Amino acid sequence: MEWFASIPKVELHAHLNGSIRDSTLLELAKDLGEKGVIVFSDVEHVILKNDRSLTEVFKLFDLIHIITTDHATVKRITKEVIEDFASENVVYLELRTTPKRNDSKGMTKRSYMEAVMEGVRNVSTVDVVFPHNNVDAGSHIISVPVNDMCNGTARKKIYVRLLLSIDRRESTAAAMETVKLALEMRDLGVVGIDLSGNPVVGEWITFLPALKFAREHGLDITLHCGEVPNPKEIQAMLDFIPQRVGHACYFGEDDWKKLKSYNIPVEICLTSNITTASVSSLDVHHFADLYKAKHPLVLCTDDSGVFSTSLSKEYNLAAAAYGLGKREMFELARNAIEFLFENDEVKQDLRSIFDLAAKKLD
Ligand code: 6MZ
Repeated sequence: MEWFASIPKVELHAHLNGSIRDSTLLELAKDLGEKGVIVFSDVEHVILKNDRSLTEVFKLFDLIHIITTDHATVKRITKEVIEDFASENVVYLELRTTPKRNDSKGMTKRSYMEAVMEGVRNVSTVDVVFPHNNVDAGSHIISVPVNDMCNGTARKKIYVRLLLSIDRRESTAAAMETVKLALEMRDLGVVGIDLSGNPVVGEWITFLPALKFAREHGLDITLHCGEVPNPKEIQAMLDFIPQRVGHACYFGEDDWKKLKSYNIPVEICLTSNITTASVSSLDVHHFADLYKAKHPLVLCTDDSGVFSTSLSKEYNLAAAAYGLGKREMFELARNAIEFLFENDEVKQDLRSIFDLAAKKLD
């Protein structure tokens, strides 16, 4: 485990509200309990439960959203989530979140995202490479010191970029609002769009206009695809040729063929898939076949809070389950650079971080 924590890693599939520390969630829930908004004893065991079906996961998210959707809390969880990823040497994080309206808190999708960005800027334990409001449009701060193999001799740094999620419960108009917000916030660290939410809710056709609009305006797109059996939707999503897909659990032969012919990278979330029983065991998980076929893939956490995992744990799990050695795991981590939604300047900087770390591999 320690070794997996020590190497640089890239996280491309992490949901903000799924990545909250249990201790923070409990503290916030207790506060709301004292204010009479919720009954703490009813929610405590729900937060601490370990095994969750996909249906239970989405019920938990509804509860988490009640607990977290105010500006101060959004700032706090964003800061903590980034610090947690940085503490295990994630050097580039694409954090995704669903912009939310909460009229009772005077929250708009925009003000929600502004709180997220404020949270990014409040990170204090590491240097965060993230565009600031006060820099010229389009410029990125990349002049902070290079991470020295993450061994503590230099201050760590982490690139943070944001993906705005469209929730499958949303209408076409709401999805479009999210995409327009992403376009307006492009110079502020937003690099793409994600489609997520309960996979048994909503229709692909509802989100397609907004996703097309995003693409026409140059935003990169990742789709939760095949988290439940839905052959028609899977084919339609693959024909859209997104930049990446997440999960890909219920793919049939034709789906694999299409995915491979388009060479679409897959975000693999082992613990999430096993916990929700989207895949019955690691032995039959599609990671093995895709890895053997040298298909582009990246290990991710999905919801490190909800599934009690971390990126190091996911690497450890994959190495043990599929018999991969340190060199192979290091290469797997490094390859993720090629699939992230940033320009070559950033990728080059990340490659140099990995090169430096490679020299210290035993
Ligand atoms: C699909 C998921 C997900 O956006 O409020 N989300 N969507 N499948 C999953 N696999 C388990 N895990 C998380 O983070 C929480 C939201 O992310 C999506 C859901 O829409 C969930 O409400 P944010 O920060």
